Amino acid sequence: MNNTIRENAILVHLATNPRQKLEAGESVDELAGLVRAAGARVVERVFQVRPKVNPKTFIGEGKVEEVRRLAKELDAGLVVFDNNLSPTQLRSLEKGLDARVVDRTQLILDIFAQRARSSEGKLQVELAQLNYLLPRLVGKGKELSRLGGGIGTRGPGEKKLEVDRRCIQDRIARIKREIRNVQKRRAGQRRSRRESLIPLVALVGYTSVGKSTLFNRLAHESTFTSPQLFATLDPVVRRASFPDGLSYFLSDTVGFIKKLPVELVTSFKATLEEVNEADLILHVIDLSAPAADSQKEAVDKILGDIGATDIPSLRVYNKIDRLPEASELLKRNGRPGTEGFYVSAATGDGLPALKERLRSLLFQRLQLFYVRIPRDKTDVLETFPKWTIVLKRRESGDCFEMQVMADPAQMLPFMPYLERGGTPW
Ligand SMILES: Nc1nc2c(ncn2[C@@H]2O[C@H](COP(=O)(O)OP(=O)(O)OP(=O)(O)O)[C@@H](O)[C@H]2O)c(=O)[nH]1
Ligand SMILES: [Mg+2]
Repeated sequence: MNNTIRENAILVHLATNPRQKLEAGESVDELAGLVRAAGARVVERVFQVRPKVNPKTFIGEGKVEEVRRLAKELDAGLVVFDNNLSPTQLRSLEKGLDARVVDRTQLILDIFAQRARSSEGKLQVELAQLNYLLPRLVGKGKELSRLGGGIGTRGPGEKKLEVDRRCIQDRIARIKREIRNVQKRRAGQRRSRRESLIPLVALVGYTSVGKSTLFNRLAHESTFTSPQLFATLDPVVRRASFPDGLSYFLSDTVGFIKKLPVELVTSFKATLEEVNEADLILHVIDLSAPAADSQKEAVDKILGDIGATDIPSLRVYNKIDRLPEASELLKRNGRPGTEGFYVSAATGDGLPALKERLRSLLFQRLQLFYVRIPRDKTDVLETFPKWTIVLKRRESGDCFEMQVMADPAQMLPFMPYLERGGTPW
């Protein structure tokens, strides 16, 4: 994408309330990030305050003319609206502006389409795109029949659209079936993970806050990170471990965003199933972002929407290396009364404190046991809880020996074989 010539784009934001100037600025900043992520260059931003949306052209007609002239002057073939446009508005604007017009939904769908990697991710995005297209196709049909009006024009146009529409509906049905199959497979995987007693931690947060960077640090992995928005789309789950051998699953998820298109909410929620299954949520916040507070609220709201509010969560304030008070913030980690952890996923500062907390939160229920089971007690071996976490094992003489972390209640039936205070090896 870096080698190709970038298309010039003009951004347009319409505010119906003059007092929302600050929000408008933030929203357009974010839109600019999205446009860049999609591969275009932002050459101008246009704002209009208008108490009412123009049903036909969305912005005022005078403004349409202004943007058209600007587009010509700046050689911009693309005009991106920060708001969502109706099918009619989209068409009148394309005509009036003499440029390609894209709204926020289309733009996000486009980025998601570029980024989806897994088969499920791709299916979900295609489904969202088709669902977006369908009503627009219908609208176009009406328009065509009205435009053509005469004999000969209406027929073929409508017929072709009818075929397109049916094709799309068939494809939608097929995709939905495929998605159901993929989900069944994933549910199976999740079940076995749950049985394993190994806890799952989900990284969530607004887009570009540094989730993948933190994921790589904690899981010693290298998933794709990028300054662009929505670098991660498909959830990735990896095993991460502490020096003593205790381990947990860590999942990196898609970034959240305000005003997420409805077309994407469903597919987005599906990719967030991991979050709902988590034992602990790490809510990553970019403390250096001017909009950190409202981003945090947006994430809290989405967590509420997907029903994840009951899951224990820990806030992780990231990118403190960009703040002058970084060393002060670091000192707060772990202090009573400090909510959350201050870290820099980039430099690694603050991570030891965070890891220590993770370990105690995840494994507080578990205790260390030394187990000695004679070889001839095969029945005991067979019934020994498979969901204990085995740290070490060895054969010594006629015994199997293990060091395990386990829930004391589950170990009761095995009392005769436990040496709680035994010598470590
Ligand atoms: N200065 C600084 N930059 C960071 C830090 N953590 C991440 N970044 C940068 O922030 C950008 C986004 O990081 P990612 O880890 O891709 O963010 P993400 O939350 O996974 O983003 P999406 O997957 O797009 O939602 C990258 O350019 C990172 O290098 C940090 O602690 N300090
Ligand atoms: Mg990411």
